[in-house]
Amino acid sequence: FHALVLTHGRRKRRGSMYLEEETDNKTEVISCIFSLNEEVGALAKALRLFEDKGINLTHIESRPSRMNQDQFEFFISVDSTCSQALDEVIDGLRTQISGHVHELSRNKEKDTVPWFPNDIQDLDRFANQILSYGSELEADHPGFTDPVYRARRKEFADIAYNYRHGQIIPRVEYTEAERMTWGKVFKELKTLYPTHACREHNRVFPLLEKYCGYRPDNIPQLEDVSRFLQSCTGFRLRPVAGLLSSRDFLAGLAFRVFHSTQYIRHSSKPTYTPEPDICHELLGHVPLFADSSFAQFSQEIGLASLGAPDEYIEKLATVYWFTVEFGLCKQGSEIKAYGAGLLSSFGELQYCLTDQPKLQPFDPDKTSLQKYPITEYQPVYFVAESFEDAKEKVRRFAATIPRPFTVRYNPYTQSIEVLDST
Ligand code: HBI
Ligand code: FE
Repeated sequence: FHALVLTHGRRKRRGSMYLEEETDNKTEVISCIFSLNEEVGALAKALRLFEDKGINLTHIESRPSRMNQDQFEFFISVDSTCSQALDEVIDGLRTQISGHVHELSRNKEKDTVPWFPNDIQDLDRFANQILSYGSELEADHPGFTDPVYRARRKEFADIAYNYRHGQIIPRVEYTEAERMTWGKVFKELKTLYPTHACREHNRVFPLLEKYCGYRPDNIPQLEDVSRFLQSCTGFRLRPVAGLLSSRDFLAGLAFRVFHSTQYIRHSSKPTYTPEPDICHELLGHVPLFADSSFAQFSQEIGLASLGAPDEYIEKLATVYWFTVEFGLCKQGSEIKAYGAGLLSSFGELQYCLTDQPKLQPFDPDKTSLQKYPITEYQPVYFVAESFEDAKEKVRRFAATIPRPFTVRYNPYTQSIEVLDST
């Protein structure tokens, strides 16, 4: 709730006595403000009510009321375990000191609404809250023992770390070895796209070859690709220094911003990467973000995530996994791949359309609860009827997320409009 107050920049207030309840996951305190007339003993009377109910104040301070010169406001905090007893005290303040207390309002929203970006520039705040810096490799990473690769990863991480919204994404001169790796991945995958990728991917791919330098011997620049996407659907890329939390990553989508890595996988294993790399972003994700229905669908997941409770972020991240990363969709009488994890993996792109995996219809209520492995081919895929249908389903799912407000994106101001529904 406290975060919501901040984002709205106003407080609820009714009458001369008002009360705010502010709960915090970590500190578990409830704070309230009440006002009393300037009269000898008024505070002592009020405090006796707390004493009678055995409530221990953890904080109290006073200030002259700005609304009424004859009144003082008292700000108190109590442990949230006192919540019920506090209800009774508030009753007492109302009935027994009614001469001094005109009205009391109490906010019953007990849950904290997590902070979320309101404006596209707010995404700059994610830059320094990455879960792991892109140059810190795990011991089993193919580049772990390669000092040249690690130094290179730091260069990429620094570009992203220093990037701010609106800047041109710095161009990178990729090395011969890096271009070789890209070339292998590019050529191999391109042979599968005509038969395995969805029609939207196949429609956009030639445009990327024509306008963005998609070639076996050239790694396209994020800036060029970002401009292309902006002209298609308004989606843009933003370099990212490492993994973001699901909450932050999904929030970007609400603004049609996709956080993209810029480094490439280690050359010793061209067909394997334990994390997203530029092959995955440019070959898997980018073509679909140029499609207007898919762009809307992705933004819908992002909007659903804003201010959602943690357990719903988890569910939305799972929906994201089974759609944007590993989604299949119906196309005429056939099933094709549109998930970026599939479109950037030669092995899994073939596997997903065999009869080995189990296929289920995409349904956010069920899909959001499905467990999945991250280091092997998926045993289960979800099949969407179409991006339009998937978008509608996510929208309906979003409406079931407990949030005391609804959101919509204003593309003219590139900001989130919060519609209070309390
Ligand atoms: N962070 N940089 C980055 N790239 C991703 O693809 C990514 C992420 N954080 C979370 C995430 N993907 C997903 O697994 C979901 O949790 C949204
Ligand atoms: Fe991805």
